[in-house]
Amino acid sequence: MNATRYDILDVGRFFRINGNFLEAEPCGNGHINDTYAAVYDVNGSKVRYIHQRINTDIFKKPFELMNNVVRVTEHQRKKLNNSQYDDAERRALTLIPAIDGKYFHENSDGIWRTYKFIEGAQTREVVESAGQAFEVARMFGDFQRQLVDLPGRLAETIPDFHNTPKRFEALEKAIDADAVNRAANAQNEIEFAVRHKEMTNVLIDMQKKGLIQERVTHNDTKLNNVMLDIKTGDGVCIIDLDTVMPGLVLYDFGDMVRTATSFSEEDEKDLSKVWMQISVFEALARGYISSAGEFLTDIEKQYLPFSGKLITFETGIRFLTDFLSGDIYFRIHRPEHNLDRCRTQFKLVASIEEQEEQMNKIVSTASQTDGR
Ligand code: ADP
Ligand code: GN1
Ligand code: MG
Repeated sequence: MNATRYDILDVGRFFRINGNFLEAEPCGNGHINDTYAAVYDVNGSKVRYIHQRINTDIFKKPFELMNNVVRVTEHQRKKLNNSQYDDAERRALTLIPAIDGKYFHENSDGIWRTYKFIEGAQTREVVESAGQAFEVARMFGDFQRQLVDLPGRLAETIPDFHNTPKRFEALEKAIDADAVNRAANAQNEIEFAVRHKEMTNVLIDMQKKGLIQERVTHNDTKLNNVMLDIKTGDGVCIIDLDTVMPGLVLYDFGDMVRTATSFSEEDEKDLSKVWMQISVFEALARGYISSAGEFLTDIEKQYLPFSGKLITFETGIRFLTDFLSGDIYFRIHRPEHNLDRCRTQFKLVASIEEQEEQMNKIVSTASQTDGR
């Protein structure tokens, strides 16, 4: 359960950093990659970089993935070069090339990449206010807008990533296999999942019928994948680009609802604290429509509240599947961690169900006023 400590000095020296390594420490709370913030002495100043080990158990085609990241960040950079921002430099991730000119370095521990450290900004694990939710959603909407005209099609870094019916099939297999004898311990959660199976097909079916279209989406729009300015709280940069690929914008909005409308941690044990706050949802919907509204279709807007329920459910069944399979996917920090995470997701699904009608009204009003 303890994260492996890697030799970061031996990683950094393979990248084009004109300074001397001073120290490095683990950074952030991601469930997948290994992220380190490293400090270098560059001509007497301390300069920070991010060294990140890509989880190749999960990302099976890391070179295609890195090619996506290069294409996306270069496209963002072109747009930012024509913008008015005086801090344009930190508004998109900047990859540092390795000495051999590639954007990654491979060693016996795996595949590493390096980014400039985004200074003066931070990520949050729990949303703090409606204003913050507005800003986070505005940022992700803006990110999608920046990529609307990205030439070509991106590689699918994880096929069927948000294919909810397939996620459900994986759960059914894990229940049947019960590989580590945990199913008895998760009976209530299994029953909840089975009761909600019906909703899993809704968006995929609409896509098959051509009612909603594929776009370039982020696919992991957790609150902690947006960096916010430490002083002003304004959005600075969207990070964690491993899953940027063709997808549905509804999946992106859904994950914002999941992670930025309840004042509780993703693994909160006290479920009475887990509640979809309607005023925060309103801010989130307004923030998203304020930046994405210009390209969203009516049907996409109409399904925004549903997407929150679907993606929260999908994430819940992913945690449950991993719990039943012996915690092989998401990094855990305590026994039953994935079961706790599943429980919070399902509590949130129930909370969304109770308020869905009101959420629909909010989105309909926000759409008429372009989020203002
Ligand atoms: P994971 O895929 O594991 O979630 P992330 O790319 O989201 O990895 O990085 C984990 C954390 O590291 C982020 O939540 C953020 O706090 C920090 N981080 C990542 N990239 C940067 C960066 N360029 N500058 C500053 N902090 C960063
Ligand atoms: C993982 O890497 P991170 O922590 O941002 C996962 C997401 C889940 C999320 C749940 C590649 O995101 O899909 O929604 O955990 N990323 C991958 O917290 O599976
Ligand atoms: Mg992340």
